[in-house]
Amino acid sequence: MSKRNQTLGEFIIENQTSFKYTSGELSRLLNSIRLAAKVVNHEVNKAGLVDIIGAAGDTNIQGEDQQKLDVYANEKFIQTLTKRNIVCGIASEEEDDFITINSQDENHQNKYVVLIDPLDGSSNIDVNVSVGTIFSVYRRVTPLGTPVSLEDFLQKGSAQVAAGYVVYGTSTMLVYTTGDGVNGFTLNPAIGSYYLSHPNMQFPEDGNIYSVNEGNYLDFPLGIKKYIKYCQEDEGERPYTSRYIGSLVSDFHRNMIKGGIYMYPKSSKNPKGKLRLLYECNPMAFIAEQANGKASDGYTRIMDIEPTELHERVPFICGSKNMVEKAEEFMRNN
Ligand code: P6P
Repeated sequence: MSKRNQTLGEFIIENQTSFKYTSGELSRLLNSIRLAAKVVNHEVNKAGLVDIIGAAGDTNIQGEDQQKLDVYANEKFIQTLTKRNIVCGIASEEEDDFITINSQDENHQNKYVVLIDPLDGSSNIDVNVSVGTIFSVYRRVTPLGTPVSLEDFLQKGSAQVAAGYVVYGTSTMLVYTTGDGVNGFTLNPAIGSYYLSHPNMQFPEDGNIYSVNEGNYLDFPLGIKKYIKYCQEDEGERPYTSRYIGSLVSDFHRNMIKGGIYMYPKSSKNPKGKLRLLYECNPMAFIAEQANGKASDGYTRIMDIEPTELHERVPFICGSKNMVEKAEEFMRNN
C-alpha cells in the first residue's frame, strides 16, 4: 500500500515483499539507480554554468555526437551499479558492447543485468529542454558462476523484472515499475530525497495529444499518415493537439499523465525506426502496460519482439490504449 510523501527508500522496503524474486538485490539495484540519478541531476541542472555541455568530441555506436553529459551520465550509472556489486553486466546506448561487471563479482554470482540509455534526448541539452534516463532490468539467463553473455541481454521485454525512467525536467522525477503498477517519485533537491508524488500512475484509456516528428510526415508509412490526418480532422471542434518535445521520456511522461500517444515510425532515414528496442522501447513499454497503456511497433506488441542485436531499432507507438489501437487499425488497413 503506497502512502503519499513516503520516501523512495521507505517505499522500496515496504513493497519488496510483493516482488516475486529475492528482492534484496533488486532493492539495492533500485537504490543505486536512485543515487546515480541524483548525481546526474546535479550536473544536468548546472550544465549551463560549467563547461560540461557541448559535444565531447566523440560519437557513439549510433553515430551521434556524444554530449559531455551523455558521457558523464553513462560513467556515473556504470560506476554506481558496479560499486554496489549487484549486477553481472550492463549494456548502454553509449557503449558499443555490453560490459561484464566482475570487479567485485569474480565468481559471477550476481543475478541481474541492466540496460540503460543514460541520457535520452541529449540533443536537447544545449537548449535547456528536459532530458531523461531510461533503464531496464532482467535476471540473467545463463548459469551463475559463468561470465555474463550476450544472451543475457537479448531477452524479450516481457522478461523484464523492473524498468523505469528519470526525467530531469522542471522537477526531477523517478518513475518505475517492478511489475506491480507504476509509481512516480519527485526529488526534493534541498535534502536529496525522492518522495512518492504520483502513486499508481495510469494512462487514461483515451487522450487528445499526439506526439510525432511531423517533419518526417512525407516519409511515414501510409497507415501513420492516415492516423495523423484522423487526429487532425476537424469534426466540429479540433479533437487533438500536437505536442512533441523531442525527448521520449518527457513526451511519454506528459502523455501518461494527460492521455496521449507517442509515435516514432520507420522512414527512409530510419528504415527500422530510430528508437532502440532494448533500452528505450522495452522499458517504456513495460511501464506503459503496467499503467494500463499499450506499446507496439504498429503490428506486434513491443515486449513480444525477439531481440537479435544489442542496439537494434524498432518503430515505436506507445500510449493510451484506445489511441494505440486506433493507430494499429490504420496500420493494418493500409
Ligand atoms: P527526432 C532522442 O534522441 C530520441 O531518442 C527520443 O528521446 C526522441 O523522442 C527522439 O529521439 C527525437 O528524434 O528525430 O524527432 O529529433
